[in-house]
Amino acid sequence: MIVRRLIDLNETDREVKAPNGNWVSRRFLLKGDNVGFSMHDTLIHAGTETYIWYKYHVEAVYCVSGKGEIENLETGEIHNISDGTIYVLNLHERHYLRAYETMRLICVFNPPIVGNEVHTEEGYYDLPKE
Ligand code: 9YT
Repeated sequence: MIVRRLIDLNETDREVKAPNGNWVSRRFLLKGDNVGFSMHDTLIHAGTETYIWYKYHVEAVYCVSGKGEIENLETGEIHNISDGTIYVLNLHERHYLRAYETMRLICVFNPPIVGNEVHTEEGYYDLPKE
């Protein structure tokens, strides 16, 4: 059994800040934990817009606080996000994520994030080189 608390992740290598300052991701579970997915508690800072395209990963995102929107660039649709909303990038959709208020998002990735990935300029994480 794995038991972790958010407070234990602060200022460790499991707390990762976006290079552009738009978000901070606290990684509860990573590939090395061997559970088949990674799970992050992510804050998207108020007033930011982030372009994302996870071409190698499926991500499920559950909002537990804050307000924002996601623009699906494959379809042009815009969906409001608030406490109780889940969106799932099951088709690897390119999108903009905008936060009107700081959003707290619980994010699950398959395959799991290793932990040392950096969002490329194209907005995705590379797969680990095995
Ligand atoms: C919602 C989203 O994908 N935000 C970017 C950060 C990512 N969730 C992460 O690495 O935790």
